[in-house]
Amino acid sequence: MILLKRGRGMERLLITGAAGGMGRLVRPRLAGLARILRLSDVTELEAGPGEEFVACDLADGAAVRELVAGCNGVVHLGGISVEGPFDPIREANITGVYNLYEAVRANPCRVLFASSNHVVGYYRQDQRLKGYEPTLPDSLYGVSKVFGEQMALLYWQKFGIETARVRIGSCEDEPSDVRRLATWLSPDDFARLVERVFAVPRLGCPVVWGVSQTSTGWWDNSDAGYLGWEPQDSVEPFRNRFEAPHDPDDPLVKWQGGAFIREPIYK
Ligand code: NAI
Ligand code: 15L
Repeated sequence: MILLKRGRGMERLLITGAAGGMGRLVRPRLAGLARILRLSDVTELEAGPGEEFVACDLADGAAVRELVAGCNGVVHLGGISVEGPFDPIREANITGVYNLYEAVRANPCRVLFASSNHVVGYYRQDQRLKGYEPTLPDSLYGVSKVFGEQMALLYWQKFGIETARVRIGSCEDEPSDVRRLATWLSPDDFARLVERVFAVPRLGCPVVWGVSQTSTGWWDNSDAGYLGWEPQDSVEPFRNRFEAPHDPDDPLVKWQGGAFIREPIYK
């Protein structure tokens, strides 16, 4: 596990969704990036040394404004992370992102927005993407992430708020199915990306594909080359673990969004 050294001396870095899967993975890795990691979630968690916990529901605008006040950067992981009924997605990922950007407007700082590959889930796996193509979300969840990416652009154009719109593939310790041989993002590579996002002199509002090294990937990060992010981990040692389904129409091997293609619209 990499432990990042303190970068340009951030005082307080906010991580929303800190109690979730990625939050747990990145907390120890990001500890050195700021003097204090401000961790936030609706779920309680215990803060360790160099951390503070602030409970906050992203749907509560006043609370989000207080949460962001005094922070020098935001890693925005909080929200609904899978497909499901619309109301919770609307509250956390739509109202929540609006609240976040209004809070950042009041307390200007850089944002890393955890977008998702599901903004382009309806592209086929034989299509190669740079990041500027029209989005083709595969779920209400994917649509909510398109909204987040567009909010980031709006606040960049109107107020100069910089955001890395990171379309995360699949962030977990090891790739866990055949599709993830093309989408896996190692927690260490994600932490390295966070470091670059807050270190580069000019960030702007790029789309970045959050994926580690893979010989069978679909996404081209060359437009974000100026970030200087070089994923160090590779899926190749895991390749022989998985066999592809024989049916070429199986969403796992047909669509970039994989199993999300099969999701209904939940009521
Ligand atoms: P997760 O579901 O494990 O964690 C999300 C956290 O957000 C949870 O701890 C939850 O309590 C919190 N949350 C939900 N609604 C909230 C609200 N209204 N107010 C405050 N907090 C709320 O998700 P995970 O896997 O850690 O993902 C983190 C982020 O990255 C999510 O935004 C997800 O959409 C995105 N992402 C993750 C990928 C992955 O492979 N893990 C892939 C693509 C995107
Ligand atoms: C996501 O956006 C989800 O948050 C995560 O749980 C995984 O399903 C990931 O995409 C994926 O596509 O593997």
